[in-house]
Amino acid sequence: MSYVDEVYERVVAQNPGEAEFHQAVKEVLDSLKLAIDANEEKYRKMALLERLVEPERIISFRVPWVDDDGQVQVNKGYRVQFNSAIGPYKGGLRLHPSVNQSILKFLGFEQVFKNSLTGLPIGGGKGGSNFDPKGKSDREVMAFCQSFMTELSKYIGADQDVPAGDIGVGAREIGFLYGQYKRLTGLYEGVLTGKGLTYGGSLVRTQATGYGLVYIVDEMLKKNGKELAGKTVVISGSGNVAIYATEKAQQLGAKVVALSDSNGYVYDKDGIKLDVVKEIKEVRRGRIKEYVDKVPTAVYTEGKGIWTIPCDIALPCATQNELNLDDAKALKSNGCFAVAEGANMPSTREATDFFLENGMLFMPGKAANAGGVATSALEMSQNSERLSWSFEEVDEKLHKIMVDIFAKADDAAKRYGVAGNYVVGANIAGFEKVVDAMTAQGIV
Ligand code: NDP
Ligand code: 2IT
Repeated sequence: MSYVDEVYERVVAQNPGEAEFHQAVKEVLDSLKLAIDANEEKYRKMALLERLVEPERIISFRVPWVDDDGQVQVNKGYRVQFNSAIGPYKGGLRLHPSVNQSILKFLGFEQVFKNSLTGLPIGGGKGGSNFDPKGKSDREVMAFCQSFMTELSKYIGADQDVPAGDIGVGAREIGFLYGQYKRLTGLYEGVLTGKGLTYGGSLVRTQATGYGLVYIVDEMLKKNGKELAGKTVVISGSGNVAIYATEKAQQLGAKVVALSDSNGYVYDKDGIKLDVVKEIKEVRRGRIKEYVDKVPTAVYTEGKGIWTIPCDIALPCATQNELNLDDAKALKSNGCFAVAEGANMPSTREATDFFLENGMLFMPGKAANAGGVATSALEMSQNSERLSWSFEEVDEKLHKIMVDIFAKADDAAKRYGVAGNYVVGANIAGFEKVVDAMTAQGIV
């Protein structure tokens, strides 16, 4: 049996019930085969892959807090510190009822390769809780965040582990978490990114993941003789990534016709009015169906089905496994030719294989959504030098990083004889840097 297959079987046997983690590991290992084969003996002896798939550390803890009725609630809290070969652990915190160890391990594993691709000195980690922020008061969210940070603060630091936002964690939550970290440790340091602009945040971080996604799509299209302007785009989700992907796509002349949330999707043939969406989602924390109250010509549909809307480009920006094989087929038969993942692992393996086998342009999340964490690393740089850069300066750096990531994925795919397969390209390019750093640092 090949080394890659052996390690995958070991992962399944040793991590029972962790379906998302198995899925993420399999996708990476399968696409590393070409790079591993050339060095199989050396990597085996060093147990390189066995070390790569085992988190350096997982911290799990109790998060008790008091709700507005005076009732004590208890949630599970986690931080997966996956790999620190190229820098301090870096990755978001997710607050969603679905959160479990498997999901955070898949996210932490992907983050290692993504962060490597950015070219910046950041290792990979992820954390979060099964706390559901929906419908909670600001005071309840603060109580949860303070309790969560009381435990987490023992394991993080500006040069150790730097969390940020993810699903359910935005500016409000980062503020509460930061305040509690400072209070507990007495340190005013860049321990979190995505901070508010008045206390160490970076311009462009709010927009970075969505803008970065569209920058790399633009680059991918250009390098394949196409252009973004005039194209019809469907985007799932209506959170941080979806909103700023919509904004940048519109700025570059594309027409975004649909957005969604976990209840359903809205179709606006005239193009999504983003000010309406921002007011619903960023100001009122409402539901996407409210869009049709403001724009009566738009249509709201309850449930799944957003991928049946005809488009040229699809950008899944909600959550893992939101786009399956049937969705992929529907996109293709409606004329879609490019897919790029703003979310982490939104396409199932079958969908990804379908895109690649059917000649569609496909940019995987590790490359496509790396602009968020890259800008987080830029926030860390600004915190270290105690300066703030202008919007234009950060945006320009973000744009260059996304163009570089495209070049790395494109180049690695060509080097291994699979030109245009950006899944293999991104995985191998991310892997090469991590392996070099791990090898240099000995058996750790
Ligand atoms: P938000 O919490 O801001 O928004 C999440 C959006 O996805 C909401 O519209 C939400 O709908 C929808 N969603 C979440 N879970 C589900 C689900 N189980 N089924 C259907 N829809 C769902 O999160 P972000 O925009 O920050 O994150 C979106 C994706 O992008 C995630 O995969 C995240 O890991 C990834 N990502 C985020 C980065 C960042 O910087 N924020 C960076 C890189 C990747 P509802 O409100 O109904 O729950
Ligand atoms: O998945 C991700 O890359 C993020 N949620 C952003 C992580 C970060 O540290 O900015």
